[in-house]
Amino acid sequence: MSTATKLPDAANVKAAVLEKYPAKVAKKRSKSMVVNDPEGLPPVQANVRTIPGIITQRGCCYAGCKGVVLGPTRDIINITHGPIGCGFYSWLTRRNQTDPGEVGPDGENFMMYCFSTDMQDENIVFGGEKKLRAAIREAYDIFHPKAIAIFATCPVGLIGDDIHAVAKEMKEKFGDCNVFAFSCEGYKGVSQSAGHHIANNQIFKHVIGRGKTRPDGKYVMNMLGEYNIGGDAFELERLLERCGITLNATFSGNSTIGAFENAHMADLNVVMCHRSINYVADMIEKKYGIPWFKVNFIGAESTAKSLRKIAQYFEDPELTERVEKVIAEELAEVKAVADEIRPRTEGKLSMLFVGGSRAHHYQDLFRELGMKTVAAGYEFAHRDDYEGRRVLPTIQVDADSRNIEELHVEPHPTEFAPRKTSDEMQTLATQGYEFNDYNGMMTEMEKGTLVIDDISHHEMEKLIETYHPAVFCAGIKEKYCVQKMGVPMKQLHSYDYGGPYAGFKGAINFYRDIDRMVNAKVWKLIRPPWQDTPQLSAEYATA
Ligand code: CFM
Repeated sequence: MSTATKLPDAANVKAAVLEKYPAKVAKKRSKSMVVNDPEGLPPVQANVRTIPGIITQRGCCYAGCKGVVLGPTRDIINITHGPIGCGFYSWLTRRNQTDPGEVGPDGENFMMYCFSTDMQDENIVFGGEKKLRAAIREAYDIFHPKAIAIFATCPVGLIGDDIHAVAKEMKEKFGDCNVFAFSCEGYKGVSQSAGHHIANNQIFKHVIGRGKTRPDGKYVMNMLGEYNIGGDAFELERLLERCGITLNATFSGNSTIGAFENAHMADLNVVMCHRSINYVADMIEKKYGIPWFKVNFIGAESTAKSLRKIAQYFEDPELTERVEKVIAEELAEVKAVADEIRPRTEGKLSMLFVGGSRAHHYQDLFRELGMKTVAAGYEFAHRDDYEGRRVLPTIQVDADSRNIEELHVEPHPTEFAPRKTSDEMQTLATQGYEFNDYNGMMTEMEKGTLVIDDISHHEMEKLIETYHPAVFCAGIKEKYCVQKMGVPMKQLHSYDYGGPYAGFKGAINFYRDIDRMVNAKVWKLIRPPWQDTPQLSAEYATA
């Protein structure tokens, strides 16, 4: 279906989707499905419990903490305290890459390992602290790491193991190894989002600010919320280096604990994924006086805009000139590829249902291909990721969010140093800077498109049947169901086997991959089995 064809009315689509649900479910789901109005910004119900029985895309709190935020850091030993199953599913199942350089015999890259206490019945009944202590000791004796992190899985919270006391005890015993723990039991929140917050809190409490080294360079910044999926961070490191900007720490793609410890030495924090790391940005600003603003390096235009914003922040004409030169060179290459591909992608429809940030960012890449996003939503984002941070004061705190600690942060007595005076900040604000802000997905989506939070499998099927998009973006759980409907599915979590998609080189990779997908003839030939034999039948086995 191309945009030339009239699109169905979104309100009617919504009504048709809800029709199948029992009245109570329909009422609740109705609040999470809105017809977009970029100016009116209707509220989206988000960050609430999924209705039992509905097939959701979401993961758990432990996944958000251990898997997402801490997983990409190569020189921390991450021990999962729990049954072995939880450990297995956090074992490099996400494509967060790292570059350990020359790894010595003592191994400073632990990402390919899977550390678990392998809790058994006995530990569940009589307590698991002894086993945890032994596991930490064993990891320390074998690897002598700089840091060991402990992650609680569901049973740990249920039986009440005090992982923080064990961590403290072992840290004191070792003397040269930072040991800290995360109470990120899977059930702690309504999704992995709770795990992000818990991870942010503990990194802030136990790691950031311990270092004293500022990397050499005139313009030193941290990048928050970039996890180096498919090599995205490598591409951004390349670009920043070309521009002469020094990247101190990335949270947490291609990162080390040393870089985190020095995060407070930088002069700027830029935030890519707002959902997973905004807490750290806010807390660093309060304690150390480092401002933050939102950037987006997905899409060539957005990349150029973000680089310009960074250059302008440092207020040095020399830097601006250099950045402009890099942008001009890189954009020329991107444009040549886009011009070649665009006639084949123009007017096609896309849908994106991913995580807490990409469903927004990737719309820019599709726009550059002339494609139109007709429906999008996050798995676990909050209202501010849809409607912008202006709604923060109006978000209702429910029992699930109250569960998660809000750290009270004060300016550091000696190390708080505002990087800009309030006058300078004011001047930048008049130049269009929005510090501490994120405008959310909806302001950038067209009127009349559909925005759906925590989409269910049924809703996804209905959307595909109705719009028949040229490409659907989601994750591995959706991939093959979508493809059996004759629609190519691009994984925006893992990138399938592709990437990087960030920055300029990333944009080129994405254009090419999408071109191949939406123009492959094979999808029209697919006839799912249920079209020929619509009913599954079976016979009971007889004894
Ligand atoms: Fe941020 Fe992410 Fe995302 Fe996320 Fe994730 Fe991810 Fe994601 Mo999968 S931190 S919110 S919890 S950008 S793992 S790198 S792709 S759901 S949209």
